[in-house]
Amino acid sequence: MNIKFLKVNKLSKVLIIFMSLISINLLYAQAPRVSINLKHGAHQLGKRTDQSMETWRNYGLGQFIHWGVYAIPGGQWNNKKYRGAAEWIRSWDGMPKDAYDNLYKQFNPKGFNAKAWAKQAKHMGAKYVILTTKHHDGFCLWPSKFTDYTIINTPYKKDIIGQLVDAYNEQNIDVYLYFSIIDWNHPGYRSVLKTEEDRKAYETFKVFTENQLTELLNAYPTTKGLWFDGTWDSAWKEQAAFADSLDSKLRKMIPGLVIGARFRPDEYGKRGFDSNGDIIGDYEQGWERKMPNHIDDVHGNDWECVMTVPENQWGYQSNWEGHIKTSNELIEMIAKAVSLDGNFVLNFGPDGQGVIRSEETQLAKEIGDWMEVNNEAIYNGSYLNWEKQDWGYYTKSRKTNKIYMIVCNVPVSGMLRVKTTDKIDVIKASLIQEPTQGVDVEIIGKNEYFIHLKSFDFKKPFVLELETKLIQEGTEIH
Ligand code: FHN
Repeated sequence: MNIKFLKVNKLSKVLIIFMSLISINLLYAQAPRVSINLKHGAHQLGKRTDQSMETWRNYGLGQFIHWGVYAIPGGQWNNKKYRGAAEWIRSWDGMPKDAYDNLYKQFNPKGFNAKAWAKQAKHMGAKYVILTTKHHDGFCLWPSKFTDYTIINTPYKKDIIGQLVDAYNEQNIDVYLYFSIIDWNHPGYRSVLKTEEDRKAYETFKVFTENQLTELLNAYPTTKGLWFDGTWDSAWKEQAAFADSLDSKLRKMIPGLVIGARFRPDEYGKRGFDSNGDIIGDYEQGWERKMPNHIDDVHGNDWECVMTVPENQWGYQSNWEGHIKTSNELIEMIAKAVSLDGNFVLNFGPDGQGVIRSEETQLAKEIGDWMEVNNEAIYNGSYLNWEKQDWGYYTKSRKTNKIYMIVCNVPVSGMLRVKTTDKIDVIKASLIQEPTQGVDVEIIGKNEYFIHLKSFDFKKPFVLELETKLIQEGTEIH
């Protein structure tokens, strides 16, 4: 045999093995992250893991309050209805700006009772509240010393935010402050910076914005986070450096402060997600009046859904029209949000007297009655990677690892299909609202079961807790 040939042959074999090892490695190695260098993009990749964010993640249910002078007209002016969202009525030609800008002189909400609001939220099961301190109109519900357009110059005179913070904290509900960057009242505010003069004016507005935000955190140091809005203007989108340094300043004032992805733009004017597609902030805020359908839709980020009761009305609209959500629909939305690793926040728009309308009070009660029984499936709840079924949503407790089925649609057969992942066996199911009522579990195949309901008489979503065990080697059903 030709020794030379043998050597070459051996060498080529080694080379082939070497090359295939490299290509296997390339196949499984994560593609290197192609990114542009951003100074003001995301400062952290992946979820925050600290205690404050963990608390946020486990809330499950929150309350949003939209309240301001827009509650006085309640979406109507001179017997005409503004078709947009009631809190935007100032932007409507049907209402003179001057009339709107003088509404604060009548703001005297005699029916306002911070403790009653907080109690109602507590019963509903809210773990956090987001309060509008200032909406786009610029009116401040706290006595800001940087503008005269505040609660202190109304006949009411008292600090509303202060009362609400105390009342909600007393109920152990965490407070988040909503703050609109858009401010139709400040002389330096611009939506677009066209001229040098605009830029100069906007500098005064930036100082004002920073002053107000630091003022808020100093005045209400139990604040857990800031909820920004009205950051879509091109003027604001040019402020990457300013917003970034303000963001750090605010975070230093309250360690653990939670700020979602609506605040600061990157240097290319991208908001929410930076130019590399990474989230700029602690959680995604794009789920406004809509929800994801699949875990892939949330891209591994923390997220929250904010929802109105009617269609698009946040502030008080005296004449609700169109579809008004029922408590069953809202409970289903809470379940869905938690099952996809998010929080659900329900909006309330109190009227000009500070009274929460009866429809909202009723919903809060019905949701609360349900939460009283079933909250273990919501608080600390997280995504479970079992095949989605049409009857509703799975949640898994981050604290206890317990698995829940939140059933919103009962099939006519009365049988609920469950398909676990490999090696997990369902051994028992019990109804949270009536744990003594047995629910039969039938094995129908490998990792597949039918839960047989004894009663079909469910008027509300209900929750089953599943007991599972790891399948021992050799005992699998095939
Ligand atoms: O324009 C506002 C609207 O009035 C309301 O405050 C909602 C709440 O998420 N945010 C804005 C629209 O995105």
